[in-house]
Amino acid sequence: MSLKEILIHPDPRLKKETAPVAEFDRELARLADDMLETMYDAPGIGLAAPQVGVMQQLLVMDCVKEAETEKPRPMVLINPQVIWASDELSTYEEGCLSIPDQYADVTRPAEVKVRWLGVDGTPQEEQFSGLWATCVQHEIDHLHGKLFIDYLKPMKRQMITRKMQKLKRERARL
Ligand code: K2U
Ligand code: ZN
Repeated sequence: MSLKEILIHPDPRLKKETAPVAEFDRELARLADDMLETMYDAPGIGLAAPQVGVMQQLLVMDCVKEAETEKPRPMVLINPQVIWASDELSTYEEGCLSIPDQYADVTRPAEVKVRWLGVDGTPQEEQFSGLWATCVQHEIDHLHGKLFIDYLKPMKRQMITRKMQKLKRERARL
């Protein structure tokens, strides 16, 4: 298991479409483990492969809030697709591990039904609500090169992008 570097916006790899996973081999299982370890270390409740520079349709998440009281529920979703979304919407103040310390309200369908393949290639399907629904939509957006700031007004998006460019310049000097 090893921690992966999380790419920071702006980065062209965060804006690209990713390719469906075709090989369900040990390398894929190793990548999923490394992404879960990186997510928990961040800490975050979700992480998509393009955020660690891997242009494949793979995401991990664990939105269990109180790890003390509830058992963690690490999930690996490969080639995920939203097959139903509720008309009801919900708004959540979202963040992103690729856009550190920036938060903004994003409105999305309150519930979604998702179909995906497990790390062993078996088809799975689940309906998500609450924070799980927000997170899985945020992560699936990453697989299609979409960031939560793309839902914001242009001025707000530009302000955040400029802050990230400054952060990257400062980090480059270290
Ligand atoms: O994709 C990512 O960057 C991981 C996000 C996922 C996420 C963002 C907004 C709302 C739900 C999920 C990180 O987990 S951001 C850190 C975080 C932690 C707890 C709650 C919300 C966001
Ligand atoms: Zn994100």
